Amino acid sequence: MTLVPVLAGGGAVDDQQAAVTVAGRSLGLGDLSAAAGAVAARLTGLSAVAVEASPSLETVVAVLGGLAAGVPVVPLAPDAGPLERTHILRDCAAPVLLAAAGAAPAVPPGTPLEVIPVRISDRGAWPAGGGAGAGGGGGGGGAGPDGPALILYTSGTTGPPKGVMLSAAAIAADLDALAEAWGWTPEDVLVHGLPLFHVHGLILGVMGALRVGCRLIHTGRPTPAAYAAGADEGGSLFFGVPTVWSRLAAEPDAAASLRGARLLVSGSAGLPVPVFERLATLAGQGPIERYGMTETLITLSARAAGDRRAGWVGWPVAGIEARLVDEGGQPVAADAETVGELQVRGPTMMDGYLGQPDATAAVYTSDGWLRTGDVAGADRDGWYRIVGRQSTDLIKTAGYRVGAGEVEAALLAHPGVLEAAVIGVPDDDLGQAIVGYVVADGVSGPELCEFVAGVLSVHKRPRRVELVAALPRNAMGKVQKARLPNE
Ligand code: MCA
Ligand code: AMP
Repeated sequence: MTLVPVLAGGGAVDDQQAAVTVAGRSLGLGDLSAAAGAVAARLTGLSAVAVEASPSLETVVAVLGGLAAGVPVVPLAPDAGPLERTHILRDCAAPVLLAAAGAAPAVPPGTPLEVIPVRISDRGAWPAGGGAGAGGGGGGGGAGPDGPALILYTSGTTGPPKGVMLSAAAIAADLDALAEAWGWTPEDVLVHGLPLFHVHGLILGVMGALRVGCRLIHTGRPTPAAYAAGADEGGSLFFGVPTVWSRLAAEPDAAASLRGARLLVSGSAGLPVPVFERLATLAGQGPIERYGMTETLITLSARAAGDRRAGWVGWPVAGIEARLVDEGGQPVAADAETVGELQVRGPTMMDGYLGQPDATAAVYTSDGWLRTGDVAGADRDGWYRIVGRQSTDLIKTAGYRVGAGEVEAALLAHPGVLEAAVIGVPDDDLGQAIVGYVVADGVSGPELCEFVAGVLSVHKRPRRVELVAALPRNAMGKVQKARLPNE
């Protein structure tokens, strides 16, 4: 992948072998490069390019094309509804959307956006159709070697999602640190089926495989049966979010198929200890855990060669420093008991939130550490464990980060809703399930769940919306979420 400097590694996969398989279709490195080059030729000079990030080979080609052209790539969840889609496309001002030929992505009315289909034929993959070069200006993050390589949209506690700008240097530093931590080599065959619009599935799961130079089998969806099939095809390294591992642990035959794997890795949310233990029994090993955020990439990890400790996420990867501080900013003791806010710094940090210098400044301390908002403890060996978040308004559901404020705004956009409060409640399968409480007239809870799925993405849909006479409020009128039923 010399075409894309951040992915230029030496690999065992030669040009002719199936380097990348997605949902049953494969391309060798040579075809992948040629296809990415053809896409790149259509993008040169753009300020940003959006990619309809379905789980497909076309998405891989489109992302690589953007990277090869030096144009910041903005992956979109393919099920993103109009509210989310319009916000992201306006915010990044990408003049072009790449999508698999035949996908017919929704383009918000009034958005000056050229849709360029990406088609894969027997002779490789090419942007379909001729047409004039991709025109349009746009005020995105800035093309070229100094601009971000990727802009990933992620939710905050309030307001619409923010675009996290990630440089090629940050991505390269993180992938190299993870390769070292996990003993990840060209001999591995990586298997996963995670979404291609977030760090886990796209950066680790696709760019990681290409940078290391190992074969990738993306299963389309991360089901237990698909992971078992990946193992049958020689999978050695498996990635999953806890929901994926928990569903695999519930299917003993599928879990047993992974007995020959070298390493299972869990992340994006805390892995429940019982799931770790069940997999240790069924698959012969529990997953190692690693921790990160979109803004920092992966900063802490257990090591492939080290202990496997259920409930602990390991220690800083190469180049990263971590610390725990109390509310006054003072260091807390590494005694396995005391907890504090986890702060990190190093070469994998984001370049900031697109167009939001104030929000960017707010996540850093005055001495330059990034405040993760996660509450953690550490023991004397330097291992960390994540115990929760400072804000209840960031929900982690099936590994997706969802801001309560974004879902509340979507609920309030329904004409029947007068007031709304959204929380995450503990859930065995999802970690947290999104639940909404509303004061509403003439609309049912299930109708409101569907409404949110229609305007945002499916994974932001509340599992349940309950109608209440009033929301609990304090004397100042502020909603007291702690008084809502947490079940
Ligand atoms: C969902 N469904 C619903 C509702 N919600 N139906 C009715 N009411 C609802 N409220 C539907 C879905 O559309 C789906 O339908 C079916 O129910 C099952 O949904 P679900 O249980 O959500 O399962 P799933 O669709 O199979 O998805 C589970 C999943 C997925 C595969 C684990 O959530 C996933 O891919 N999560 C990964 C997220 C991730 O990659 N995060 C990384 C962020 P149908 O079957 O018809 O479609 S990056 C990050 O966190 C950092 C950097 C890090 O550390 O990695
Ligand atoms: P995102 O921005 O989607 O990348 O979500 C980042 C958040 O996921 C972090 O701030 C943590 O709250 C959570 N997270 C990621 N990995 C882990 C882990 N191994 N254990 C617990 N929480 C995690």
